[in-house]
Amino acid sequence: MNINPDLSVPLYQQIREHLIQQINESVYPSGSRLPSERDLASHFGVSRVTVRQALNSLIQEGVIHSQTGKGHYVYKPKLDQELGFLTSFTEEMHQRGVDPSSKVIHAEIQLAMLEITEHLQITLGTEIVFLQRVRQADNEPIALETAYLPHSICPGIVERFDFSNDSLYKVLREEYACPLIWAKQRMQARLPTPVEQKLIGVNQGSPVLSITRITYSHHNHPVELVRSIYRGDQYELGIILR
Ligand code: 16G
Repeated sequence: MNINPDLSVPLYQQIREHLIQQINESVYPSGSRLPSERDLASHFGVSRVTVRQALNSLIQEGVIHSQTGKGHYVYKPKLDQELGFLTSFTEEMHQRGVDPSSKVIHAEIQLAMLEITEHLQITLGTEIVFLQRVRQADNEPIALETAYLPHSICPGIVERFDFSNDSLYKVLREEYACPLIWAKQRMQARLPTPVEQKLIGVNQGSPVLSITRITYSHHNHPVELVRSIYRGDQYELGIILR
């Protein structure tokens, strides 16, 4: 489509339509960066003001978003979790068609502190598995998960498995005969701490979804306490109400 100054359709609208067409045809796939304002202006033979008008209208429609100092990016649909089913991160990502992986920050045995003992119904000083991972989707950090499990239910788990690729729930189910049956979860939005900002690559002002989960096996036996934060810009939660 050529930009035609003689048409009654304003120039910025013509550019807007042209860009939408190219996004639909994946000339600019989701998540990709659009050419700079300057390049678009010279490509279409219009002023940068006109290009900016077209880009602003695409931002308002939620087709693209701008990143200060970096340019304009095609909107990428958020990964969403549908609450109501107990899934693992790995399963959830497979359902979304993305490739899950993790960066293991800690995988070690510790002695339980008071606050953990209450949730896991264990006594002070009991051995627990402390597993902290940055969870990634297609190699992009999505969440930081910090899990505590009684070591007695999964002895040797830290030495035997590599949680940069292994799924914790699969290992528990298949190697320790400990299926996860149900969980209770609390959620709140908050701002990330400086350490969290660094680990999941968000800046100070980007809200994260903070989730605390206690997961139970048979006979309401608590198996894990997990504190997670999910990137608010990448993750969406749906809730099934019946
Ligand atoms: C999910 C769970 C987390 C669990 C993890 C296991 C939430 C909020 N959290 O991320 O509690 O430890 O899955 O994932 O949904 P994995 O089996 O892929 O290691």
